[in-house]
Amino acid sequence: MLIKSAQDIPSSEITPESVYHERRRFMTGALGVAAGALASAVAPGRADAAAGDGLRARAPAGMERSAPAAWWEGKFESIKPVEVGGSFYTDEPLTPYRDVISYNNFYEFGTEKGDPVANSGAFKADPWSVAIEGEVDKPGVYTLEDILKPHTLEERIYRLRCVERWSMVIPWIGFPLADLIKRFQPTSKAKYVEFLTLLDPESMPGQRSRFTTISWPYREGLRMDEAMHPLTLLAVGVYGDYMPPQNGAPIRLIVPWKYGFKSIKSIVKIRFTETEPATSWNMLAANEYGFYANVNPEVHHPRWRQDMETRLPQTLFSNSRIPTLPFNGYGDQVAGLYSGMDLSRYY
Ligand SMILES: Nc1nc2c(c(=O)[nH]1)N[C@H]1C(S)=C(S)[C@@H](COP(=O)(O)O)O[C@H]1N2
Ligand SMILES: [Mo]
Repeated sequence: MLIKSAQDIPSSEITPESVYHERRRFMTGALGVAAGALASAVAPGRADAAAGDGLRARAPAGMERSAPAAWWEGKFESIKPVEVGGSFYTDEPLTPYRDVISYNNFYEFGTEKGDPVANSGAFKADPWSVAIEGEVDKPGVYTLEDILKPHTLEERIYRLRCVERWSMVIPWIGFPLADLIKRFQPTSKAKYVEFLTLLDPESMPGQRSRFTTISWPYREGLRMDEAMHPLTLLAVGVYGDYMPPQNGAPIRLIVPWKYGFKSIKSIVKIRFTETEPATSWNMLAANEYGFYANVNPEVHHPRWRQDMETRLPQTLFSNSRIPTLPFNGYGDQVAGLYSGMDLSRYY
């Protein structure tokens, strides 16, 4: 099948996102219909996917994988489409696929936005395992296949807001972190969940850089009630296809009401703890990055005001500067988690 690069596709061939949303309203329970609508309409960056070809996004030329990832094979047929108008949906225009997979923060591969896609060629997401540790009844090291087996994958369309003041709208594929946590049965002492990224300087050049500021591996954490919240997702795919290395293959966290740095990529360890875990950006600059990191237009980072953001991609014609909303627009769903807390102190 011919795969065109994004630049080769005349704009007349790219279905506008409004049409995408219109089509989704006609989705029935039949997955084939949903998949067809997605395949034909979602992603500027791949105009070749025929109806019935499944949810798979097509990477622009030069970015395609050489062989499918074994852990992903057969998954996309059963992905549950997002409910239009539901809590896991927004009708804001999607950020085009090529921007989602080529403008990244993933310091393990370098600090520039283009570094992760350029420098992740040696990274292997297959085979993969995740260690479950700490205050939990069923600790162990589980293969990714075992981690995924009992879960139904679903699509969610979330805003992603980086503390650097840019944001995107991204269709992720994943399953609720809460469902995984319930399987491994945390003890009554488990008050927090800690996450660690892979440590592998061989395949992650940022980890062998002399100029690195982060002490590897990258680590993040959530309070247990945040981890159990229905919005909190473990994602294994994006735009109907498997997660590319630069976006955190094979499995990453998505916490849409928090700044992007909480959404840790390429997770190899999940540990249940009694006390608040140390987190990478907080270790580096505690006055700039807190443990909570809820998106908050009233609490400013020392170098970046947080009341506005730039919705990517920025074009000559788009008015892409928009106000930032409390909890990134998810306040109705999550503000209750923080009632009584001074969020300028617990930033
Ligand atoms: N392991 C790891 N996870 C990470 C990062 C990182 O450097 N390393 N960057 C974070 C930041 S700052 C953001 S904004 C998001 C970006 O996710 P995306 O590249 O998929 O858009 O990933 C987060 N997860
Ligand atoms: Mo970020």
